[in-house]
Amino acid sequence: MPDTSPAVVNIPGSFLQKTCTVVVVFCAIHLSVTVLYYCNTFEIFKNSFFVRNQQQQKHIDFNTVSPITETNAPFTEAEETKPKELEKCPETSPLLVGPLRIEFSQPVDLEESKNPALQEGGRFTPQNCKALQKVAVIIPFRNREEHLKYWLYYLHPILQRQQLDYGVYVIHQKGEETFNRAKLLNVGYAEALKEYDYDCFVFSDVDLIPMDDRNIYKCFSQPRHIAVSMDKFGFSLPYKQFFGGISSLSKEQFEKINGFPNNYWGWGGEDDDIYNRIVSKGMGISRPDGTIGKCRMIRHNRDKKNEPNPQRFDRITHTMTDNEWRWHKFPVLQGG
Ligand code: UDH
Ligand code: NGS
Repeated sequence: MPDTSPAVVNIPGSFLQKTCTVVVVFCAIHLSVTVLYYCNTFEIFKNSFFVRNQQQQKHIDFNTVSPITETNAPFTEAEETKPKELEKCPETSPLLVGPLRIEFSQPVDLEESKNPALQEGGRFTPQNCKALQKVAVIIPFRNREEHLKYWLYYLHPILQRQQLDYGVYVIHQKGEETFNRAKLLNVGYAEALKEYDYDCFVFSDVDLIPMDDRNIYKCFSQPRHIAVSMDKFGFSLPYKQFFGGISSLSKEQFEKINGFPNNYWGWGGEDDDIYNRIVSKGMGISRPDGTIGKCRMIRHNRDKKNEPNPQRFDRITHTMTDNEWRWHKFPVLQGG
């Protein structure tokens, strides 16, 4: 008779062992789930989950503003503090909003309209991208504090939405002498360059505010006329050659025309002279369209010591033959 007893004894033993293992594993899983649930309910892990999510978010932000790296290694603290090369800002800023409501009926309070992104000295640089141009905005100025407040109130947010690396220079003419707008603009050009390596210069009257932030305060391949559609001219150009109010020239364009004339004392003609210089150097005028180029002017009376210059017509005819302009290299701060 064959001895089959060991097999008969072993079969139930193995089955019992497997069943026990399954039960133990099941209990372990159950216990783990219970413990996790308990901990979560009492917020024991909540903080560490939050920290982990934050780190992930930080990682994403980091990558959006820095070049793609080839390694997937986690960032060490030392790597994170290294200055990162920002990507260029886009050709068209995504922050622009288009038409703006501009009014001068209520006084503006610059204390209230805080501008935390603005740096000392009227400077601003975008934080998340590298600006395409370094722009100095130059304002000729005397005795127009109320206008300047409106200008600062409206323009800083606009220029920041335009993602420009900019600085504002208010060039004040001291004393009681007859006003000289173009000479002040020359001074602004020279002073701004002492401070920073600007490549573009916007020259703006203090009483003009753009009505659309798509009218970008930057430089173009040709000198730019910015104030093309002013309310006081029924939102149109007063004449084809008009180059007054607000304009921009790159450093290269400004040097090519040897700066602005220094010898226009009093109102009128200096902007026509600048136009003549530009055209005689083979350049043209670039302009935004009449809708984007709309501007409002703060109404005012004629200033004392800025009466129409009786010599202006004569001066304009001499633009082309003016020795100072033709033969001397860039005498912006001399003569006049
Ligand atoms: N500016 C001053 N102070 C002055 C004169 C001129 O800051 O005393 C500056 C200011 O930036 C101004 C710019 O130079 O915006 C141009 O001068 P303007 O405003 O006098 O020139 P505009 O052609 O006006 O705008 C001329 C006087 C019009 C009088 C109309 C009266 N109804
Ligand atoms: C022209 C002036 C410009 C001046 C423009 C607009 O006549 O300087 O009017 O003036 N040219 C001469 O006088 C030669 S405005 O109406 O804005 O005051 O910019």
